[in-house]
Amino acid sequence: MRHFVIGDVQGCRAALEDLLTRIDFDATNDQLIFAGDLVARGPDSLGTLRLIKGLAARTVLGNHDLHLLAAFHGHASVKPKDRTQAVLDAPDAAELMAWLQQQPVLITLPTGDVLTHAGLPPRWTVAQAQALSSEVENALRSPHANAFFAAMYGNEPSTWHDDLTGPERLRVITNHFTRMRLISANGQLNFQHKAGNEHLPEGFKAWFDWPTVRPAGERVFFGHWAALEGITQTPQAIALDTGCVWGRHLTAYCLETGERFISTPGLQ
Ligand SMILES: [Mn+2]
Repeated sequence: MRHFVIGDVQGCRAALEDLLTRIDFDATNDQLIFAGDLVARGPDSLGTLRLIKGLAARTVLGNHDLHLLAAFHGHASVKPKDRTQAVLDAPDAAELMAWLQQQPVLITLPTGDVLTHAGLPPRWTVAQAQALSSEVENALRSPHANAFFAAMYGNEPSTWHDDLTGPERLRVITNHFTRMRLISANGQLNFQHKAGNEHLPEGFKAWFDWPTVRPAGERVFFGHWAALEGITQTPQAIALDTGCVWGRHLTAYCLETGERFISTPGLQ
């Protein structure tokens, strides 16, 4: 069996179909695991969701996935530039959104590495991250998921503390798993910088450029940060968002071989 971890699709269904051809995808032997942001900005979020759900694939949730779920539940409106209204208008919207809402924010990969949409802060161990992800997943799957969506938005508090409670605690956990790029030495997140890993605001670095409590053998796979173009300078952080929706390509990483496959550049 082969396992492929695939970067941010963002509604680029044709690119995903092309990528599946390029990896010679075999539904009986291959498993696909997505880095989140399946939807938004690209031409066919609805077709993308139907395709991925139909492949019995798994995904971690990204910020765009959570925003679409919040819109479905009436806690946000879809942005015209996201081009996701067709999902909410579809006859199978409820089925697709129920499937998406069951997805986790962290997946432990067969190699023992972890996958989240945005990464892991340097001070979180994998065991701690797994426990914190369960808190968010339990909220999403509970009868009180609406309360989670209602309190999800916001940049504050911008720093994780173990003693955070209630909706704030879930918001901060969610922001780390789905929106993080830069973090300070004392653990403060920066939500402004979306360009590449250079010319950074004073006191901030990419989350993967700080010394981490995690042992060298534990890798973190992540998407979200397209401006990295799939490159970090540390083998502990595997970047998978290669900007398909920005005119570049989609990436699939084979866990068994370490080989990267890409979709036809420019195809969406
Ligand atoms: Mn994202």
